[in-house]
Amino acid sequence: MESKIGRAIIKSGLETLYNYSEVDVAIVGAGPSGLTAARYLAERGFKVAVFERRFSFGGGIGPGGNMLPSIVVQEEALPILRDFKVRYSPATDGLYVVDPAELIAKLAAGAIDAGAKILLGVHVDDVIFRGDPPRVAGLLWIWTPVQMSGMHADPLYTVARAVIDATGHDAEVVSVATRKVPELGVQVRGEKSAWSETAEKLVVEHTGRVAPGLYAAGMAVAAVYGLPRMGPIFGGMLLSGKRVAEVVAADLAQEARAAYSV
Ligand code: 48H
Repeated sequence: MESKIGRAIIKSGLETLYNYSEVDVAIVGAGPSGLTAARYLAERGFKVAVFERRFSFGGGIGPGGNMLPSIVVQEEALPILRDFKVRYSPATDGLYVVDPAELIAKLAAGAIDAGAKILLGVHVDDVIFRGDPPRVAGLLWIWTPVQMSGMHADPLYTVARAVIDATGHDAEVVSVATRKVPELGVQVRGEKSAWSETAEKLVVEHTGRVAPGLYAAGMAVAAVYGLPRMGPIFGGMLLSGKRVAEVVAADLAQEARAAYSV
């Protein structure tokens, strides 16, 4: 029995990693923006993998607003909640409340059911780049416990046509790309103090391509462009995830058309 259990895990686990060593879109971070993007890209037929360093998903949804079990979302994001079948109830002035556990579960289920693969316990620590001028062409990842141990092990690759930084406040992927490939011409400015309404609007407006092959969604957008933070309201994260999916889908379709035209 034991050898069968072990072999089942090794065979299927390694097949999964082999299969996802090359994808259309690699999303880093399984928070609200990353999971939303994963669903809308996967349902368009793209091969999508989400790399999450924790052994759970949801990012900042669980702790929500100072750990109270309620998430606030504004009216504009309700169509996304309906897509994911997340229930909501009115609070005040166009604001609605959602149960954080339900939001986490249904965003993840929506992404998985659409065909996205979520890989847990995976820390992304670098990008692959190509060309002059450079373009981001994938990422490097290592198991989180190995990374946390401080013992050096070389990471493995995942090649991707597009990489989305959905890592939250620190914009970790854009930050490492900026530092190590300055020719990308990107600067991470760091987020500003709170101004909720403006932040929610700007984060969606600035969502999209940061450099060739590299995109930002969610709080990573605020970090890259020096936008204000919004505090514990999550509609902008969902809208940003949907927006980045639209931008990436349009760019990949355009690149595919260009590759076939002679
Ligand atoms: C693998 C990584 C890595 C890495 C991080 O923080 P998140 O919830 O991100 P968003 O942008 O989808 O949502 C932000 C929201 O939760 C929030 O914090 C808000 C609205 N704040 C407003 C305010 O004013 O404070 O999720 C990011 C995820 C997490 O699960 C991380 O563990 C993961 O990304 N992650 N995964 N490799 N290098 N870095």
